Amino acid sequence: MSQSFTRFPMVAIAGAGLALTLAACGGGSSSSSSSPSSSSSASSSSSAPSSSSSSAGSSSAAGSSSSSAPAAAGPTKTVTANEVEFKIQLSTMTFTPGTYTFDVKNGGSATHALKIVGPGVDKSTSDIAAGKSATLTVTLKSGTYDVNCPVANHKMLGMDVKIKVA
Ligand SMILES: [Cu+2]
Repeated sequence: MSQSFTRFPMVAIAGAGLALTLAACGGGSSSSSSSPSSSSSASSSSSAPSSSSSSAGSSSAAGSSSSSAPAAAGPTKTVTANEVEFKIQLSTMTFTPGTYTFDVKNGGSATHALKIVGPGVDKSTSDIAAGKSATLTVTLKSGTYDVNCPVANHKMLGMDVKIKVA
């Protein structure tokens, strides 16, 4: 007796589940589900060649394309910029395209900041109090950049350096 009572509700639940599954399949397969699946298979097939070519390129990078690899994902280089009244002293004047972090130290007695303006870049640190430091990270392309102090008229007073990236 008890077995037949437990079996009956399970059959009813299973039947309801089948009906729901069939209804969902029938409604979806008419038109709406077929067009997304065809477009997604088209996009996945178009992305497959690009991913396979990039993996092929990276595997052969050691041999032929080593010159393009550093430009795309080279390490961030650090340049020290010391600011005094009224000069900006950079630790290097030789720049190649890539990402640079300028480690800016205010070695003077007035408040300074460092601004870099050039191709694709227009960035500045906040004001840097005397004795303090700040960093500014920029991605430099080939071209000429202007490194200056945007505080008051410090740029006119001489805190203005042109750097060439090549
Ligand atoms: Cu300044």
